[in-house]
Amino acid sequence: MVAYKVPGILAAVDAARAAKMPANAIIDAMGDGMTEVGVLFERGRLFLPHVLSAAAGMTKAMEVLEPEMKAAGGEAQAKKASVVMGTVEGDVHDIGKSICSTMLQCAGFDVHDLGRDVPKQAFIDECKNGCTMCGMSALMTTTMTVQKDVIEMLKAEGIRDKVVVMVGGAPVTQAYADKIGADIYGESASETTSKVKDL
Ligand code: B12
Repeated sequence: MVAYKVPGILAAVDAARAAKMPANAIIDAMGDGMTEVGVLFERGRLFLPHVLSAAAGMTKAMEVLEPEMKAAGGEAQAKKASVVMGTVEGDVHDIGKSICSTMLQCAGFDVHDLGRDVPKQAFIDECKNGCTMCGMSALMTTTMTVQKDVIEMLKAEGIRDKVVVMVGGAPVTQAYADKIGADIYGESASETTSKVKDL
């Protein structure tokens, strides 16, 4: 990931698969790599085109790994709760959110992934249409406030107590999740999945 070239990322994924590394472990490792890319970017050692290239490599690798994860995890199980997932309005960072969605799907949840830059009302509409869990990702200090707005909208609609709200993304913390009244904070996709399963 830190070498940021798409063919190199795909070759590394192929090598890991050939060595029988499970798809979820490969995805976790790529997530760690992407976080390291972020650190190098912040230190001025990598620049935006490098970050974009690493992100493109990860997206392409996910296309290869997703079917494998689904085949290994979800198929035989009955569907669990319906979960709406999305990156909030004004924010296009969707890598971490997509990893969470994939892992939840593989754990048997019926995931409605609305993508990125999702209007606030779209989360509410999904909750009114049967989703009992609402996951919002925000990667910027300027967009994490939208998570709070959506919680307030759920209250205004009178459905807050019927929906489990989970929040995540790099700037989000457990303290922030508590402050805005979210039910679950997930630091990583695997932590999120195990908390959701417990609930
Ligand atoms: C990759 C990246 C991009 C890519 C995004 C590609 C994509 N398709 O996602 C591109 C190049 C497009 C991009 C654009 C921008 N970016 Co950017 N980007 C990053 C970077 C380097 C890595 C993010 C990432 O993918 N991490 C890896 C994933 C696996 O981790 P994660 O997202 O945290 O997800 C994990 C957990 O948080 C959790 N999780 C995530 N979501 C959810 C949701 C729920 C419900 C739960 C429970 C858990 C959970 O589980 C995930 C998996 O384990 C970060 C740096 C950083 N430190 O985060 C900057 C960063 C987020 N970007 C930043 C900025 C400023 C921008 C731009 C505004 C740049 C610009 N000037 O144009 C634009 C944003 C435009 C917009 N409106 O959104 C800043 C934000 C600063 C701030 N204000 O807070 C950062 C912090 C970099 C920096 N230090 O300046 N970026």
